[in-house]
Amino acid sequence: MKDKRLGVALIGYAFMGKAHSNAWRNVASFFDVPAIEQKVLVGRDADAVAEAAAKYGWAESATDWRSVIERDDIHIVDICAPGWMHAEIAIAALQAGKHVLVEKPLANTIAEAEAMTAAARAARTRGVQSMVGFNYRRVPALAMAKDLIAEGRLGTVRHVRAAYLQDWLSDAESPMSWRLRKETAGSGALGDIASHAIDQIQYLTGQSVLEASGVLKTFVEQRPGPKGMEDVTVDDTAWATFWLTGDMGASVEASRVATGQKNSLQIEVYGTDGALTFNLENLNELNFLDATLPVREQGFRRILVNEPEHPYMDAWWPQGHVIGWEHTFTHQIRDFLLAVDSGSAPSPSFEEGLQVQRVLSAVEESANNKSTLTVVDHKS
Ligand code: SOE
Repeated sequence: MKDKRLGVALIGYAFMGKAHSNAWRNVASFFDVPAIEQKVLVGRDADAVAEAAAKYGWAESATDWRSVIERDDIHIVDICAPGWMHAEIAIAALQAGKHVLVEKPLANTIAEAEAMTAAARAARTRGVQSMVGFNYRRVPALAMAKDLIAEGRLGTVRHVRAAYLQDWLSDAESPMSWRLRKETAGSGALGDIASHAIDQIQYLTGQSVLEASGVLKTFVEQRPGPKGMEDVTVDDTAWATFWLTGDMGASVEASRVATGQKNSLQIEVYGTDGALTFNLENLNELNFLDATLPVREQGFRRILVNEPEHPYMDAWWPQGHVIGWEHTFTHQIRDFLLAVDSGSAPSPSFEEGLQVQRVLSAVEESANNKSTLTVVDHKS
């Protein structure tokens, strides 16, 4: 690995900022990656960000992201700020020559995502890399599922079902936050969690959504804010069906009001020669059915994806020692750093993030127009 240490700035210190900080802190303890320095954590509240920086291993804290991205000792900018800030920060950072990792979804609107993608393309010609953080690509069981599908173990995939179910908004008294306002979050369950499911469908199968239809629903239309009740302007639940390249169909359900479901990303893939099922709540397991076996021997086999032979697992503990949700962020940063080091474009790229954004927008348009099908625009 090269001598120069890569200086990292992380923008945002709440839930995602904490998850990314943990990954920056431990990635080099487990993986052979270029040396990094956790230089500066950026947030709006000076005291709170200083406290978070000290706790999460950052050398300094700051409140002005603009001056941070201009610093010569910063080489990587990791954006965990709310969606409405992604475009401005990412474009400025790329133009300043910094490699950029940005949380999903890429942006709140297609226009923002297109501008970010154009900036990423221009930066790539100067050796500056960018990636969007669909971290579930780095769940070992899902990386393995992708390998099995690519190896043809499922034959031709015909049908994918995905559901991302949470219940943190089941309670009508749960307070307002930036995640519940269209101007800050873009959309609700759709952008926040259906985006993961849509990315997985396309990533696992290698196919792209062509057509979409959707239904969105806000069950709780007002929630308590600091100054009284406020309107919720995003969806609580999204349903969508898709037609994809490869003559494949898929469905997604995403809900923040699915009482009893905590953080359940469920994926089922059905092919001519086999099937796979996965649930994030048991993320070390992948269920595989081999339909090429005699019928009397078929049945879903539970594979514990904990062996050194499995993706990412040789870096962690001896066989059978399970890993968790936070490890996906460490894997994401490992892959990002290796791409930066080798000068190759990391995936998911901003182009892939833009494609997911187009699908989200098609679902929203279909839901708003109560039209059954909207063709997803694949231009650019
Ligand atoms: C909140 O709904 C959230 O943290 C998402 O923003 C994440 O992307 C998902 O991984 C878990 O749920």
